[in-house]
Amino acid sequence: MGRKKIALIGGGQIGGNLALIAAQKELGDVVIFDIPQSEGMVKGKALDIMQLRPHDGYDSEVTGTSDYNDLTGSDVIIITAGIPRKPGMDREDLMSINLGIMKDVAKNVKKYAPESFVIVISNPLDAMVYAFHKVSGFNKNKVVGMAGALDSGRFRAFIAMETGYSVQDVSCMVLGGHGDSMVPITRLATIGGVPVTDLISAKRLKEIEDRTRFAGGEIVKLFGNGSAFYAPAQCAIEMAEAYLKDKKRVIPCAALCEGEFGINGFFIGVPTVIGAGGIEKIIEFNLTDDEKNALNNTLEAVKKTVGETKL
Ligand code: TXD
Repeated sequence: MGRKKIALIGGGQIGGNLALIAAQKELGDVVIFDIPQSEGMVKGKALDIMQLRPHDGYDSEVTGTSDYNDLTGSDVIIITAGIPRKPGMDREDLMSINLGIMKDVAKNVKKYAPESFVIVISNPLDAMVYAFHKVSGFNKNKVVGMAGALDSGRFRAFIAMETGYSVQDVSCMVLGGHGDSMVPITRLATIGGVPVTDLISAKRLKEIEDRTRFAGGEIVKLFGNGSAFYAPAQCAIEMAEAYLKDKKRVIPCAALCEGEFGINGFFIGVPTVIGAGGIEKIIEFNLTDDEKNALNNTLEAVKKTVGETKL
């Protein structure tokens, strides 16, 4: 019964942080995979994290590679592979490049780590997780997209910043696609069990919802080059940990709906239970008419990006 193995496909900004957090939490040994041109970078990051070990005391081994053989036996795979949008490139160009990458990754994950639990992070998220599932043929419980955890976490962070109360006691849920049409379920947000709607004015809540919707863009604008990486990495680790430790965590994730919330055949952000069985369940609950409309609206956006994959 050796250690668990976590493979990261893509060792860029998020990948590097995933490696560090997974090692520090001793979730298992970590392999960072990237393309041959970036092999030096991931080997370097791995070595740097190995040299942090004496100070932190973890025993996880971290290695870098560009050889898919090294994925063999992975328990969890976290995919951030892709390229960011460059000047002069439209969304469709980006989609076709990242789709090509995702198809290649899916074939190799299926070949070398067919038993793994796969967490997709690459953008456009709703289409990339769909493509991974289609090409790999993995069971739906073993494939999930990370977005809802981050979007809900951002909502929690902003509510804590607004009130000054501990973020630990703030509970929020954001459903739907990972884009501007996401659906914060503000009605159910609480601080220590007290509804936020009793604590924050409707006008301020609306502003906080909007900030949540555009939170990724706010960071992209500040960076000028690149997107958020600390929080996205932590969110995916939370999901991986729930799987590895059979925690039955309830986390909003992009999961394949087959009738839940009236949605069929698409990966979209819904409350899921993550345990040793992967995505063990999608938890349905009653939505108001406004929430239903908002979910339909985000579903249309997801269908549009997924349609572009032609899969
Ligand atoms: O909530 C969410 N899902 C997200 C998604 C939140 C933030 C960022 N999100 C997306 O994650 C972002 O739009 C990107 O598509 C991914 C990864 O973001 P990151 O900031 O880590 O991007 P980098 O630093 O560009 O890293 C991508 C790495 C880079 O090292 C490439 O060399 C590598 O991917 N890459 C590949 N790895 C393996 N295999 C192939 N084919 C490949 N092609 C590129």
